[in-house]
Amino acid sequence: MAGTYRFSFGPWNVHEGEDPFGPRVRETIPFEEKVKFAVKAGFGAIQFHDDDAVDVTLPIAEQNKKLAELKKMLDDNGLEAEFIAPRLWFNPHTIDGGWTSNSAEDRQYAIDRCKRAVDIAKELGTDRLVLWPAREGSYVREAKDSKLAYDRFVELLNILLEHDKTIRILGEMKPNEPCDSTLSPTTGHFLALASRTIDPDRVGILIESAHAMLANLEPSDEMGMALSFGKLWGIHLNDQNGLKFDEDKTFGTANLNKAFSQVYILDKYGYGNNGEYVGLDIKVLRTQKQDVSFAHLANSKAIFEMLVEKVRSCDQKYIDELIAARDYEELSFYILKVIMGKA
Ligand code: GLO
Ligand code: MG
Repeated sequence: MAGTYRFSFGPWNVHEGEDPFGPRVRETIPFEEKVKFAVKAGFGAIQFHDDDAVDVTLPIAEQNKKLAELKKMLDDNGLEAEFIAPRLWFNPHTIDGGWTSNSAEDRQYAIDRCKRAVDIAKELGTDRLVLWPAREGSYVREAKDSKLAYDRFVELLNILLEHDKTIRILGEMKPNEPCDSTLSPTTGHFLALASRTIDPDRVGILIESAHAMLANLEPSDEMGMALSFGKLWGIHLNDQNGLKFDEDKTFGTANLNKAFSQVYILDKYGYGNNGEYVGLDIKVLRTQKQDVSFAHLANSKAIFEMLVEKVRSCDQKYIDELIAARDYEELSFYILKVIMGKA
């Protein structure tokens, strides 16, 4: 069954270009401009961190008023909020991690912030909470008890599942950066944790292409695993040139064949037919000038759409014959010919 594709991106995908080695190189683009681009370029949703949606330091009543205004603005533009993700890695309370921090007070801060992120999601009309365990790890193994940290991970999931009976939690796993080795580095780890929760049916997966590649895994196989569990509820498409820092490159620009494989499995299993979004998580190249700081999103969407066409143009009967004959050499040649428009 072919997929139905609606696209999303996060406001942080259009940024000012600072990196650990240099300052910002572009002006801040207001959120309203990002919304205008989303509409013009045919996106269906915006992804939000909690503090992208609202100033989380305001009193709750004031936050809710602002969230209602934001929801109206999205509605007026025909956009949805795809998910809320608590941005736990910026606050002084989370220097040593959030729910796995060694400090009870800091763990409580993280738990409260995650609970509030669930409420923000509901205010914006989405039942998806994305958890990226950025600092849930350590640089010094003896500094954090990994057995206890995994127990605390399950505890957090249970607290959130208990907090709201309709929220769905999407784990976005990444093996490293900012930690040298993050706890629960892969989809498989997170699914194992999900199975220990009070409601595994509400715990699912968001797969980011670059995160899989950083774990030296094949993104399309990671998607296949999540699909097999009926838990592929979100994706972050992007690309990655080998095992280095998380590059978040434009989809398909480093590994076109891997990008094709991702689209192939998504389309084969009707991704998107249950309302899942094709989410992008892509950084603007630092070298881009101000007036072309949206191109990476428009280009990634276009590349995805071109690959859908390529996937659907495949002679599936011929592919099945090659599989039956176990002629995978010819299969690989055929796929490359399809990609190059020579099949
Ligand atoms: C970083 C992650 C990050 C998340 C975002 C939503 O490597 O990919 O961008 O996707 O914070 O959870
Ligand atoms: Mg991501």
